Amino acid sequence: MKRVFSGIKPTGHLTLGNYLGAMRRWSAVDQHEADALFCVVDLHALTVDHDPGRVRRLSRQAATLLLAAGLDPELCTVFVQSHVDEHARLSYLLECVATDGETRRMIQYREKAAAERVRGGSVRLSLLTYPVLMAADILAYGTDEVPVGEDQAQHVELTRDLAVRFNQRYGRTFVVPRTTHPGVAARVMNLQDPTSKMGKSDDVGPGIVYLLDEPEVVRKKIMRAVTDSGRDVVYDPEGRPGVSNLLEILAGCAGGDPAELAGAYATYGSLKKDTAEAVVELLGPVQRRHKELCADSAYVEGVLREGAGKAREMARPTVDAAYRAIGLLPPG
Ligand code: AQP
Repeated sequence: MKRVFSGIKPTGHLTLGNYLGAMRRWSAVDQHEADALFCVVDLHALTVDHDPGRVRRLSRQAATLLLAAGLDPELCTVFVQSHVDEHARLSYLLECVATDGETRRMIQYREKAAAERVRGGSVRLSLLTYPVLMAADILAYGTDEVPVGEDQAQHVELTRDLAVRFNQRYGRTFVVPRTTHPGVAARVMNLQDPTSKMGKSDDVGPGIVYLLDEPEVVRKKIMRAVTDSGRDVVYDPEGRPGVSNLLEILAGCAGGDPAELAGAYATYGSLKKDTAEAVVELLGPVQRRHKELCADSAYVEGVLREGAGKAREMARPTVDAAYRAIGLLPPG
């Protein structure tokens, strides 16, 4: 059975982008078809200015939302990254294989570092090295597939390069993983700026639909989405990013093909209305289950404890093998 690994960063409240681009497929497909691990990658949340209490709260909330979105601990392994030491252990070895130049080329690093400088802050070294930690997250588990939204494709490409380089230099140790993206809504865009990704660590704003937004808030955000200067509804992500984003969201929530759905609408208003209702309908069951799980935190903690135990057992042999292969003396 193929091994699947993916993760989510507790840097903000989870968004519709996280759900359509990643989580939905994890619960609908991956956990049924693969030996799948899903992780709250909390160490990644420390790469930018953070508040410790907020990271803890968001980590708990992300784990609860993963379960609310349908991840079933009987079918897959759900855990928190920092509970499994193997990630950090392997990350250092991979830093000894990665180059400074290739990590500096990462688009997310360049964008986030530039934003930090504009704010007058300093860029943490971990922001530069975090794609290597992400490679360790993936490679520690002998992962075959990494289901992610399009924004993460470059990081998985780096992971592949590091795995191939390590295997060539030190002997075959890692499986070389491949990326998978959802067919539609692989890159959900900000409703107020449809040329930028809907990102959870962006400033709170009307352009982001959060998974825990009340139905009225969702409706308001979608009805106020920026559309394009034309009047007709056409699917053209380059020329008409606003309306195309709505069509992607509608297709992601209710099914269908964005280009074909465009033909069913004569006005932006009716498209927005249907898109809003489709999102509200999609999020309803997740929000209800989230509420139930919040009332049973012992269950969530138990799932994470057990998940970490399973993950540790899975990761240790590969990480130990990497320590031996790279030339480190095994403990006696
Ligand atoms: N807008 C999106 N459209 C499609 N997929 C998306 N994903 C994220 N945003 C979209 C996918 O969700 C998974 C988890 O994402 P993440 O936690 O690694 O990070 P993020 O949500 O992409 O982070 P932000 O909001 O940009 O800010 P930071 O990085 O600071 O948290 C991934 O599979 C991702 O592709």
